[in-house]
Amino acid sequence: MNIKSTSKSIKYEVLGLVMMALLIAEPIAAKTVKVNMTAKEATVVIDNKGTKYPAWTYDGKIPGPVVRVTEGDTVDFTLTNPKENKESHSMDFHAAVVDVLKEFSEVKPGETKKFSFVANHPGVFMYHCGAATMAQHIARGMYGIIIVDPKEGYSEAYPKPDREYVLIQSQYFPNAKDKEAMIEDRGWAGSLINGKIFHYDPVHDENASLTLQSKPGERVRIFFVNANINHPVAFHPIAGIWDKVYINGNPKNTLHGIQTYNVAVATADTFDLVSPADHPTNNAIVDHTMGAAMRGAITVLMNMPDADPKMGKGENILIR
Ligand SMILES: [Cu+2]
Repeated sequence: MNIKSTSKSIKYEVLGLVMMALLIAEPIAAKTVKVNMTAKEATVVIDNKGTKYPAWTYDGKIPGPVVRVTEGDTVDFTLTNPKENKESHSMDFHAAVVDVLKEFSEVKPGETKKFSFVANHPGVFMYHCGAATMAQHIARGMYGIIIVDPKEGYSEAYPKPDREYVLIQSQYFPNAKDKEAMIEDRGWAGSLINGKIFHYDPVHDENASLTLQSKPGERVRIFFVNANINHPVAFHPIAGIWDKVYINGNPKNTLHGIQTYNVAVATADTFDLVSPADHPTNNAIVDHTMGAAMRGAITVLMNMPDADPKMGKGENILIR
């Protein structure tokens, strides 16, 4: 090989490296995500033994559907309030910077409303109905989560998890009509986790059939929303330590080695838990506020070799 051809091949190599670097650095193109929800005043089951409750919901379920976008995306949202409903409803995305009197205004039965916003902040956010009386609309089930994945993707600070789970806690008021009681914090009988008392806790509820699952040593990421009316949540993984807590789910706000993290009302945070890799273990993920734990806010996470390979992945992050 002569000098000329060597320098030519080096040039091509350099060009190739530059092109590769450009491809890697290319940010994910922002997209428009259409989200449609229907307000449904529907009967739902709020525990593992089948107790029915006259709920108000998005799409017939408590919580409403998981919305997931990437930082920079535009969310094109449509809320339909069917004419069969008795109440006005609305949508308040905590991930949106808009006008409370415009985008978040009430939609009467028989009407449909559309609005858009750009999800400019990465993290996890509550959404909820803000129609009057707001406490009642949230207590009766109109809330959910919007996850805004960071546009940078995963990094050393925000490692790719092996499993992801959504947990949303709320207060259960059996008297669905007594909105004063909801505001004044009287008569709440249960803590709902993803819409059910002791949803994933066969230890405290013989009717419970579900648990969260992972394999030993996996990084389990929990997107947690406090949808309570009046109570903060002392979020703690019994027999574990939060490896990382991302305040508001934003990787720029990372804490390390946290035992219990206080989650304010109407906020959301992201929690990473890593179990011992060399043997099976269990965690009980609780609201360590005992009055809430014993009313239903306990979730069992089983870290075992034969964990269901589909749980905590793809669409299976909010287990119903
Ligand atoms: Cu509502």
